[in-house]
Amino acid sequence: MKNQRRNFIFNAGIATASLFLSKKLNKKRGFQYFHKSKGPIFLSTWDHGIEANKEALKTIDSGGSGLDAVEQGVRIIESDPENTSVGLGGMPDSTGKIALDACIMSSDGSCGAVCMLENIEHPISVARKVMEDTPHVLLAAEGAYDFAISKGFKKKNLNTSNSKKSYREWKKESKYKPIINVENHDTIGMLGMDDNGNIFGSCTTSGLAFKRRGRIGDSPIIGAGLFIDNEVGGAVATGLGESIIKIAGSAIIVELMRHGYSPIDACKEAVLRISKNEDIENIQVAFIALNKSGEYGAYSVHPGFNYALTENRKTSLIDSDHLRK
Ligand code: SD4
Repeated sequence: MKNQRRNFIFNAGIATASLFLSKKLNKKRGFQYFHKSKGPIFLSTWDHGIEANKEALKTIDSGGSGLDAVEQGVRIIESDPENTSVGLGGMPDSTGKIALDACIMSSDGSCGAVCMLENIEHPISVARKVMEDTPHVLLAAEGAYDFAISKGFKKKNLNTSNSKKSYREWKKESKYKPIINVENHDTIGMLGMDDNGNIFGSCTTSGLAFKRRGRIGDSPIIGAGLFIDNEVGGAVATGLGESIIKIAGSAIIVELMRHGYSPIDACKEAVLRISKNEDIENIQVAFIALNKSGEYGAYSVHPGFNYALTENRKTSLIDSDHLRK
């Protein structure tokens, strides 16, 4: 009895201490402490993130908002025919069509997305229009296309000789292998923090190569491919969308940061959750995260993932830590 009482007092003590600690962390996270970077911070997936971040910085320098920056940054990659996972020249689906997914989220909690959008070069900008000009969050397929046309976007064939060639190669065997491993993905996701400490995010992709027609991944799903909570931070995902959706990856990371996890620990915890439920041997998933104090981090299942960081007006490429060594 005495022991029980002692245990109770001890546990209550621990609970009070952790509450105090978490309040302290909250206060530190407190969202009054903005980043110390001179100039905004940008974080983008993969090495193409370097170009995207530079464009984002340029956008801010020429008077654009943080939202403009994360939109304009990833537009550069959408227009790059050499990038085979985003926009122009993206990987076709199982019928040879390029069906794009994108989403954008602002610091005021508003967001917009499109999925299975065809023949439009800049899904990210259509996603922004969905956010700003409709009461909806997500428009799909022909509905998204018709909306884009009504907003003045131009129809464009996004297939390049390269994407057609890859499709022809794949078609020879038509082997349906809905797997994203270390070699075959490079979605761009970007997180940005402006000089006032406000956080924004964007994500755009052609998704899983040769995906079943109609398959949608995590990238246009708010909470999976991207999530921002301006009181806490933001996160973006890349990799096998199905695994990311199953754990609401980006939203979980933001919630973990709310409860005191550092960005890297939050990304790691999300990867660990995926590894508990799935055989991760052949799948790649990676997350990047940024918190309100301007701290950032990333974590992936396998080696090979990197991200571009712009801080103090300098841009560099950082190798992510990973679960499988
Ligand atoms: C998807 N997450 O459609 C995307 C693919 C990706 O780098 O990230 N590729 O599942």
